[in-house]
Amino acid sequence: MTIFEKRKNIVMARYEELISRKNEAIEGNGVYERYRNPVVTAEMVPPFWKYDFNPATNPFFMERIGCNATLNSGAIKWQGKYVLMVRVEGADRKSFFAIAESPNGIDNFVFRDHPVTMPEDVIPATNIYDMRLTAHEDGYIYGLFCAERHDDREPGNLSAATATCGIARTKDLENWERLPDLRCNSQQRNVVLHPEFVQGKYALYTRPQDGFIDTGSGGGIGWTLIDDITKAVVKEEIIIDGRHYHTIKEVKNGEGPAPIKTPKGWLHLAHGVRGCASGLRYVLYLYMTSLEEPWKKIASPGGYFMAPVGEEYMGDVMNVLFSNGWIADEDGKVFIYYASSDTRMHVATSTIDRLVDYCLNTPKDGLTTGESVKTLDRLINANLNLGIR
Ligand code: M1P
Repeated sequence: MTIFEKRKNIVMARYEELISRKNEAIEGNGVYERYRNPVVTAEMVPPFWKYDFNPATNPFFMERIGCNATLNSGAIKWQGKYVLMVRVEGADRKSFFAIAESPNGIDNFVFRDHPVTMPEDVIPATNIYDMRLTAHEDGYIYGLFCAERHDDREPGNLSAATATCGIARTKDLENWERLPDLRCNSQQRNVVLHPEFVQGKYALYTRPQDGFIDTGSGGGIGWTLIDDITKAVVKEEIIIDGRHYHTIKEVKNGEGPAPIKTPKGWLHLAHGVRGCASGLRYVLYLYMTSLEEPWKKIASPGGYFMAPVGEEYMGDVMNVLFSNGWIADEDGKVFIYYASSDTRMHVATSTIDRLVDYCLNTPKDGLTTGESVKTLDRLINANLNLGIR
């Protein structure tokens, strides 16, 4: 057997093993279940995206185009399948979007043959990533994502960049119409389209930031109404979920996927960031807003909902959980897709009832140690009164 044949067989066998292996839930804390295996990894990108399969031009069956990571994925249920709009990052550091689909949402994710060809705005972006998918009541599926360009106002600084919100829409998840990027006075990442019209307008969750990385003095999850999504401009922006000293969102936060409508309010998933000696720590948290006034917070459980565990700590950017995709099935089951350490995709499952119960019954962050101990004592006393110890 030639080197080509031998290596091709090994590569194909590994790929087949990964896309066909079964996943299993791990008993958790009652709020959600994690799963044993990641759902999409760089190893699950099709070998025909990486290798030249012609023995005449690739006799050693060497990888020609490397894939570094599969991370922050938008999600949607489409034609009975669980669809992830995966951020695939090549070895060249460029991210692009590619769809991977699964019949059950927890395993057997397989990429479509081609990545997404996203039309450019007037000034092409250097990098695009972190798409939030929203099935809007206007009949389109919108994809909002970060479009990154070099900041030419600082020609001598190769790391100076700008983040704007790219906007595209589709009716079939294949053909995308690119709309102009969101116009705004600040930089923007983590912009998400609300699924319904509010006061007859499109509504966006935003994250105003002074710089490319730092949110600066402001930050927080913002809210704005947009007159025309085909020429979107932020006019007025309010902060609906701010940052706070010594909490999980002291440094910054950002909306995750589009919120899910529940009988008790809009259910939101977001990420919060704090600093520590090893860098920034990204965790996931939940909150709820009013059905009638989605910009008004009605529940804000204290602390994080999910934080990295085990191998999730490890990767390109350590100590990070990030989510921009979830799917709520008609029976109330919720599939939460999250990336760990900017490297791989995972799933956790729960139900709308459990997530709403979590939001409405988890104590708020009292913001001081004294309040945290009082909150703990209330639970202990209630249990002691039941004779539990
Ligand atoms: O590296 C962690 C995350 O950092 C950024 O998120 P945010 O703007 O909230 O800080 C993004 O680059 C995101 O893609 C990345 O996962």
